[in-house]
Amino acid sequence: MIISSADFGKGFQWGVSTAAYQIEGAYQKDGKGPSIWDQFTSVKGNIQSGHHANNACDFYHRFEQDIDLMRYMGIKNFRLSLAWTRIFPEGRGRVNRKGVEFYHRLFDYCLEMGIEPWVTLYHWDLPYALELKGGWTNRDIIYWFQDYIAFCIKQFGDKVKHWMIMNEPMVFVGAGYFLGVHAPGKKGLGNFLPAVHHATLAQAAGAEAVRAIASHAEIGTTFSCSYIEPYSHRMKDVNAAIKVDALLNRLFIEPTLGLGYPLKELKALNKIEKYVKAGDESNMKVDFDFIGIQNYTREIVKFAPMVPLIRAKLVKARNRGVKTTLMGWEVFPPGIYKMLKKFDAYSDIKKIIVTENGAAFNDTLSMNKVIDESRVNYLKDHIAQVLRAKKDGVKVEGYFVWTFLDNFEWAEGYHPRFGLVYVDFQTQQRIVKSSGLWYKNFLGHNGLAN
Ligand code: GCO
Repeated sequence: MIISSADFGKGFQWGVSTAAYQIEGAYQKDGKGPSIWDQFTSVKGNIQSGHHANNACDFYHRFEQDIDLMRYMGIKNFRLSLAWTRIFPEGRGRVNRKGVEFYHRLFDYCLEMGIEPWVTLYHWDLPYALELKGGWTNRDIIYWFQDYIAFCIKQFGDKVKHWMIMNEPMVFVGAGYFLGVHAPGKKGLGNFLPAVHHATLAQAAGAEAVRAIASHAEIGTTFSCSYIEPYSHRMKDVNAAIKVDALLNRLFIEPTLGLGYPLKELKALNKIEKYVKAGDESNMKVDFDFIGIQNYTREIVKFAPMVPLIRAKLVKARNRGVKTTLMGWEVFPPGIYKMLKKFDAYSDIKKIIVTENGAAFNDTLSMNKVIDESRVNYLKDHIAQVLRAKKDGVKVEGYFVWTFLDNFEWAEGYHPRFGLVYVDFQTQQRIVKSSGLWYKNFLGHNGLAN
């Protein structure tokens, strides 16, 4: 089936997604303070091949050329994040004017080029100064976060209409405060549970701050999600899948809808109650204008008696003989359809935007070209499933490719390339891949005329 962007209708928002730490570089430029990722990447053994994002794609100095390229590709919506420590080097208190000016220049240039900025307020780069006070495990973060957000909205609220409070709380809390594989490298339930609860409260407090200052703003937040299926029809596997689904797909969305944490399915998290104070339940609820979902794959779950707390494990795609990306994630396009249906079934979600979907493959540069047919097929097949959901009546109103440029992929460093545009990290040369040309063609006039 050949589909075009026009099949989605005029109002559908097409774009690309990025994150500050993954592209900006200039990690100490113009008064920027250190974030937990600057710190984490400086410790040997934390990141594959010792990579870091001190320079990354040097977007800080090259944003004009990159936005020109976006315009050339017909991309109308650009999701990016603010680096908290460019604005407040110590996380709170002293403002760094040069950092603020950078984002003003960036937004001005986007608007001049007819590109709408969609801004994530928190894409994981917590100020290191705040981590020294406990980071997400310290309840005071609710107020630090709210103050940071209020400042940003007062500064940029006239230029930015679409705000996302957080990027994937489950991932930064799970990988950063339970598994210790992402910054700040903390482990265990004693860190995880308070971080879950404070992130949930901060997300709501942040949304409230945006609403109070910019009543016209469109406010959302973004959640990671994977379609979960049991390994077999045995009850043990089915129950294991229910638990993993609650953990990966429901833990953060449900409290924002007023449904509380899914503790019935996640008894292991019962101790979270220790961190819950009177009145918190209602303060977790948020009236979001849209929910961003970020989907890449499907997970198959098996009962595993030896795994503490959850007694379940993911069966690696590589052991299942299915097609995978370079991240080892199964390529399973119907998964995005299933997740759109699942989120749409919550009665209080007004609108869904796919704020990330994409894939890393083994891209190679040959004669100044990158022929990435696997990525073209991945995008085509997933976009077709988004259209299928839309035709079923799902309230999905936008789709953003992860990502524009090859960039720093967290613990995996620069090895997985997710971009529509290839980056030579030695010279900072950009080369639009076949997938980028395909997206340009797919957007066609719809891209700029929307
Ligand atoms: C995330 C982030 C992105 C990643 C992307 C690919 O979802 O982890 O939003 O920063 O780079 O998802 O893993």
